[in-house]
Amino acid sequence: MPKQLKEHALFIADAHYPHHGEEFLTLLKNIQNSTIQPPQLFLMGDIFDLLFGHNDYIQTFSKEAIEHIQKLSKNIEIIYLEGNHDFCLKELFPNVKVYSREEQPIHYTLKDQDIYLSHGDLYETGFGYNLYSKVLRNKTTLTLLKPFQKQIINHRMEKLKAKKICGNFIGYEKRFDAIRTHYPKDALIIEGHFHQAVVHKNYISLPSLACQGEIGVIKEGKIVFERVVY
Ligand SMILES: [Mn+2]
Repeated sequence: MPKQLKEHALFIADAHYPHHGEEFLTLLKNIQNSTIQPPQLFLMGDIFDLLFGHNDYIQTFSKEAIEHIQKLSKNIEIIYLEGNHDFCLKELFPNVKVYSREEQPIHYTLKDQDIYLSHGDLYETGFGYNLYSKVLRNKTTLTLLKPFQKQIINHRMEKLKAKKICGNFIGYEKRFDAIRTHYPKDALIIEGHFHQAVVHKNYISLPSLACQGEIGVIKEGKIVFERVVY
């Protein structure tokens, strides 16, 4: 039996925290103080600009946000689909339902509609990317890198901070159509990763919190994009 998406569920994608603004932290604080009360919180990947498990140093960049998620996950249902910037998170968030790339897509229903959720880098990425993902998102690799962690992570964070991540994806139709071939025709596919905030046939490319400042919300049985204003 697929799981049910609930009314007022929130979908946060591609916040790329702690770079690109404070909206994500604000949102977590507003859930913490019950200004908003989502019955389900979907973190759709690339929530953090860089975060992975088996490493304490990387956590220091996003400590407050991490602690909020840990605390919130004891009271509300949080589903975290790992992205290409945030992975190996199961031990860090023991009360969150964390899905690695291999465990995606996850199947939900909304009324009678089948819904498939994934971060968005699952299909149509090529062999090189698949290999790179497997090697990088691996406990052994992360442990081997530990002696060099400060230099590597500092360097990486500086690069990421300056990176331009928002822009129109020219020709997205072709890519989204290719992804659509991996799913049943009558299902709805919801993904982040592309930062587009567009609906193409049955494919929903979620807004990036970092780029559009919007999140997805289930309202009257449909997913809508809303600006985060409090
Ligand atoms: Mn991504």
